[in-house]
Amino acid sequence: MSAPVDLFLPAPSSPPTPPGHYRLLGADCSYYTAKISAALRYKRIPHVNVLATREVFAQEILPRVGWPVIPVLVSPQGETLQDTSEMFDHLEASYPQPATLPVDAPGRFLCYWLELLFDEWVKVPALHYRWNHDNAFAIAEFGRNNDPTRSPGEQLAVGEKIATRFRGWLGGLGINADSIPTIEAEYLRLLALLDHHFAAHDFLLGSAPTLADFALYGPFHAHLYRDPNSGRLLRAQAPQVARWVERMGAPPALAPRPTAFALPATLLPALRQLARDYVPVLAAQRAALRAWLDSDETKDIPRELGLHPVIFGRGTAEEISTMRALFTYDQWMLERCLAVFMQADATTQGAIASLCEQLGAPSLLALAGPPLLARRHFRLVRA
Ligand SMILES: N[C@@H](CCC(=O)N[C@@H](CS)C(=O)NCC(=O)O)C(=O)O
Repeated sequence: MSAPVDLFLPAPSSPPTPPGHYRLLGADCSYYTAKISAALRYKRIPHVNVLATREVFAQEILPRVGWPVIPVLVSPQGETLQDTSEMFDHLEASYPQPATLPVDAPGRFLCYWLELLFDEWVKVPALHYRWNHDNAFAIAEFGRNNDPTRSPGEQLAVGEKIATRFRGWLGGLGINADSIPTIEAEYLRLLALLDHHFAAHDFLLGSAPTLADFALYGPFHAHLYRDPNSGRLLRAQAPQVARWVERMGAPPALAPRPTAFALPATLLPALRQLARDYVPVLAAQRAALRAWLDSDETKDIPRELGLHPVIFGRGTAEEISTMRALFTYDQWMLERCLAVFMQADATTQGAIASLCEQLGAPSLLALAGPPLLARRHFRLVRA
């Protein structure tokens, strides 16, 4: 199996969109672009890929979304979608087959939980490895994507400017000189556990990909496989994970009939490891968000609500406590997951509670309640 090819290629101007096609504005090195791009390909949804150059940011992304972010998906009817979770819900409704979400409530809860873990918690190793092991490569990529027509020297200068902003996020994520050895030890443990799983199963939940696979593909393809030093480490340490990245990039063949999804026992240790340190973070964020909403703040909901102590590698030889920002966005994704539980009948709630035990996240359901957040005009607002 060969490496996934680059799909967002520098062109003198952005390609026209044929009728009936979606338009995906993004870049190959982007975590969340990889997630949604792989889903569009798997579902065989007609679309064109448009590299998000500075021209595309100025002419399409900023006028549509109001702030600079990728990916952005434009529907054939001209509707703008930003945030891959909303894109997923839209695409699953418009193109139900092949399904990428189980139909049963525990299965949906599981997929939304894994989406949150992979979108927001695997971000820690993904951003660490990119900016601390593949900095020069990433700068060149960012510069080229910004304006492929500039000279290499100009691209590097602008790449460095953009990279400074992204690298600036590391501290807020709790990535610092003290925590890096633990973050690396945790990542190597995660790779070993995922490698064991993918030796027995083609995808996370069995024989076909789900939202969970697309979410994990984001960091694993765009950063941890595609960035050269990170990619070498991945291929050497976890060849089965690298083969799964390649399968996801292919795109995977369609299952001949609707697929039954299950939670394989081989996946549980990896999921428990991730939940072990992330669930306490979610609880601290929720408390901070409630306090902020209960105060007489009238401003827009900020991205961060100060710092809190976080533990990485709980119970391992490398356990470390450091400071991390309290992000608000994760709570919106958490509510999307907990809504499945809130809307379920008592028997199904019992099944979801047992599932949470298996996932090493029994205290997650204590965070359920009426939603605090909504998203309007691509920003978080009070529910
Ligand atoms: N939750 C968002 C995350 C999007 C995101 O963080 N995109 C990155 C590039 S991979 C970006 O453009 N970030 C700019 C920012 O957040 O200010 C999604 O799923 O679309």
